[in-house]
Amino acid sequence: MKAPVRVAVTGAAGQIGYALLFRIASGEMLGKDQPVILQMLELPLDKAQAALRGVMMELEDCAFPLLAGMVGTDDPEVAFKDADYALLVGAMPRGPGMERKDLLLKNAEIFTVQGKALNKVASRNVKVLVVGNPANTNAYIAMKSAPDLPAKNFTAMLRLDHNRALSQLAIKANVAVADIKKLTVWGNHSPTMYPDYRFATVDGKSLKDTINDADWNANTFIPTVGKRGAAIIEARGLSSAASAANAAIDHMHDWALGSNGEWVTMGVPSDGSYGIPEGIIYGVPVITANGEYTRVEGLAIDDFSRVAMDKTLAELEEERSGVAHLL
Ligand code: NAX
Repeated sequence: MKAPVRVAVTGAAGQIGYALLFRIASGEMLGKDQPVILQMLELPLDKAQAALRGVMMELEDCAFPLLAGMVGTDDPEVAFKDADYALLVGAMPRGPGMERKDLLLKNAEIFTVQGKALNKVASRNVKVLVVGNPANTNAYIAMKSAPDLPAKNFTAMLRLDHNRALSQLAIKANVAVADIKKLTVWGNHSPTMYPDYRFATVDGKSLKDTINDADWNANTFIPTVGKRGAAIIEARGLSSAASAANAAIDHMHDWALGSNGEWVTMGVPSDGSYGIPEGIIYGVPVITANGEYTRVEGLAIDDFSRVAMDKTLAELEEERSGVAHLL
């Protein structure tokens, strides 16, 4: 049996946490041969800590063979101690009457503290996935607050958007999701994101040959994927949780264990390619192997795509300037 790895999860008693922790402990994220120690962070509030204790009791009751230990805490430096993986799920939700700017600043406080704690105590190879919104900018803040860790280790979750886009395309083309390759979602995890199937293939043939419909792309596909989160809140009365947890598992699984040559979407610090300023955390197509991601380079960007990619970039730049004075 391999030595256990430490997996930190913040917001562990929340909805996504509840859908996520059991799957990590059962080996779905890092493999059925990889023991894990779960290090769970919640707010220092009686209610949150009690809920966390309840989740830990349930984890115990599953008697997962791969669960080698558990820590529940309200202290980021305890949660992130020697962490090999950190899934930053907990964030300040938008309250009634709260402006976008206030939400950004409240979360900036949280992710500054957590970035500093990661910098101080986490493994130097920690792989960080930010799920809590605004995910890209929160990841940027954590990255900037952790100057001693490699910037490439900070990522934001666009995998839910990627998976949503995959399913919409599979339905439209009447093919299996597993047969669609080379899809990506560019930009911010927000309704401005740009799901792009120009390069997608089914059985090696271009998906655009089957779905040759610019009107459907612009007026149905892109808005459906972009507004899917809102559609789920309207239908369920709660935001996406199981699908978000599933996407977090997919993201970390592929980063750790490889994507077998397939494209997946990750929000990663830009290297300046595709006209995205360096450092901005932006969704791009990557291929993962040996614990590293490699950007898919050299894709042609047509006029429609340039406009869409610049729109989501403008939003990210605005978010970045809103928190610049803190970093
Ligand atoms: P919940 O409100 O159910 O749970 C969040 C939990 O985080 C709560 O238990 C809270 O006590 C805890 N928390 C808050 N601040 C914390 C802090 N500073 N340290 C530790 N714990 C803290 O929200 P949930 O539905 O689980 O969603 C979590 C986050 O994911 C939200 O920000 C949400 O907007 C975001 N999402 C991101 C998605 C993505 O694709 N990137 C999709 C799903 C989701 O909307």
